[in-house]
Amino acid sequence: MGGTLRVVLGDQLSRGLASLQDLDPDADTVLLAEVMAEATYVRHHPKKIALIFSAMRHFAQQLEGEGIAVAYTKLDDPDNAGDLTGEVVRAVTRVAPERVIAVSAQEHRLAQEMQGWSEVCGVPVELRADDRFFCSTDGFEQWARGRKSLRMEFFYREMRRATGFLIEADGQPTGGRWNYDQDNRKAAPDALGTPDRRRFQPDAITREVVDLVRARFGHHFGAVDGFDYAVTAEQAEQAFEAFVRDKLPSFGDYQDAMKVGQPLLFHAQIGAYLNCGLLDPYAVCARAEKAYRDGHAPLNAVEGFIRQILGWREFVRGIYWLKMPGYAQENRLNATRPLPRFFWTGKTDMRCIHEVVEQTRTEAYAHHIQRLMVTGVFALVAGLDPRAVNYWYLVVYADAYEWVELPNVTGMALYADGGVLGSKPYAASGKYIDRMSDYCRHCRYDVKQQTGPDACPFNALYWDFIDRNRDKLEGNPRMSMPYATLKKMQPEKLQALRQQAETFLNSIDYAEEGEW
Ligand code: FAD
Ligand code: DLZ
Ligand code: SF4
Repeated sequence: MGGTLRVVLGDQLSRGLASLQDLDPDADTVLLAEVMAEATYVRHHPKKIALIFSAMRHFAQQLEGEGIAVAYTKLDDPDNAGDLTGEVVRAVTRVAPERVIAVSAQEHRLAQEMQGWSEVCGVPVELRADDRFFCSTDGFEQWARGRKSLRMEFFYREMRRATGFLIEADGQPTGGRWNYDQDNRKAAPDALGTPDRRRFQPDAITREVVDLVRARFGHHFGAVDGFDYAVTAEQAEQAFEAFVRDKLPSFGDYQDAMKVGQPLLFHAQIGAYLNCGLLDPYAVCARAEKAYRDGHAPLNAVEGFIRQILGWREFVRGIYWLKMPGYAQENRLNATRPLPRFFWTGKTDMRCIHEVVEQTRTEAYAHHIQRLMVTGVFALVAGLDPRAVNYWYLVVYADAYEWVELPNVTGMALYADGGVLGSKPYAASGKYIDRMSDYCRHCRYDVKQQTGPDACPFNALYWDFIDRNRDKLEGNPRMSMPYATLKKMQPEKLQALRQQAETFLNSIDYAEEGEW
């Protein structure tokens, strides 16, 4: 009795967590709880639930191994309260601590709920800031204050200066440039082989979790079969080390490439580990920089990789906390179309979408360009409702958490925030996918045709998007090219493209809200 109850959420599985730093092993108890509310606030991919539950159980085992008292609630515990607040109340009743300490959740919904813990628990509750990010939410607010527009590139440079990653003694960026993105746009050659990622044989804990997930969440989108993720910090480091050894040197060159049957190419697949706490962003960036300094990986690869974590990951988190809760309601392009059923079934003749949905179902993973330029661009040009699109992205990926998913979807993919996160919509015709992948070669549609039964649907949808959003986008200097082309287009041609888009959109089978 007495001591402190330290609550650790399922995405806070870091031994150095702010709430565990001053832990007294002789007096304190750590609470971890598997609860239906967190597993079903959206119907997460079963592999994501398996990752979180197995990693939580392994984390509890690690703490117990250090002699720390752990109160662990399994999902099928008959007394399970069903949500985190209920579990904290139950633990307070059992353990009778003097106070509760937790790190505030990264998701607005749960952070708000945690604010009420003190009142319902009847003991003081201290909520600490999550210091597993390079930039605090206050720091981001200060950076954003007074700026006319918020651009990742400028934020990223400040983060480079603040952390010293890829900065030389004279304060200049390594290699003389801040950003090597121009060098990172190669398509993957036909013969290119990709090394496999590190896979982990499930141990007894994971096997029990996989059975539980199959029984309780088997109806969710996605398969738990073949689960082979890392479930401890040690394994996640091994997975990352294998990436550094085998893939990092080519990460930059093929960052935007896509290939049939090769979901990973040279990407790291570490988002799920970073976001639940198994990997530390600082250690990951430092290791990548070392690979460059040791001559193992070129600068375009290492700068590109570090920019994703030090730049994009921090930037989207900053935007999320700056703009929530209103950001979740943004729909500046007034897009209202429901989600096509093929986002869930993969049943479409569009090879690019089929490929991405199928690998998402089996792997709970797609790489950035697949998310942005295939499903993302389709959602944008077809005018899909941002709420439906956000729901899908939050469900289907093992690394999905609202703080990172929402800005990427609402801001980057859909331009539904009107340009807070990015300076222009990523709208594109089929030409982009054709340039960066071999999907079109395996597709029943013809990427070169704009109208007719065999025309690639992206082509007409693109021009329909440009045309119907003229009043909102024409004034954007970065959109001057498509609007100049549109102006020169014969009215009959534009009419035919609009008709083609309409016929295609009318032919789609749309999913009912709440169906999945
Ligand atoms: P790599 O390409 O190997 O990059 C390394 C790491 O950089 C990633 O693990 C991630 O932590 C970080 N990173 C890269 N790009 C971004 C980005 N745009 N925003 C934030 N971090 C980034 N990422 C998520 O973590 N969760 C999501 O729910 C998510 N939803 C997305 C939705 C859309 C529409 C788009 C366009 C992007 C989304 N991303 C999301 C960002 C990015 O696609 C994933 O982080 C990345 O694909 C994860 O795979 P990886 O670990 O192989 O990444
Ligand atoms: C994602 C997730 C899942 C599936 N299950 C749990 C859980 O049972 N218990 C828990 O503490 N956390 C879980 N999580 C992570 C939370 O949803 C996450 O902490 C919030 O979304 C805030 O980011
Ligand atoms: Fe996708 Fe069009 Fe290429 Fe088919 S032709 S794979 S629909 S971009």
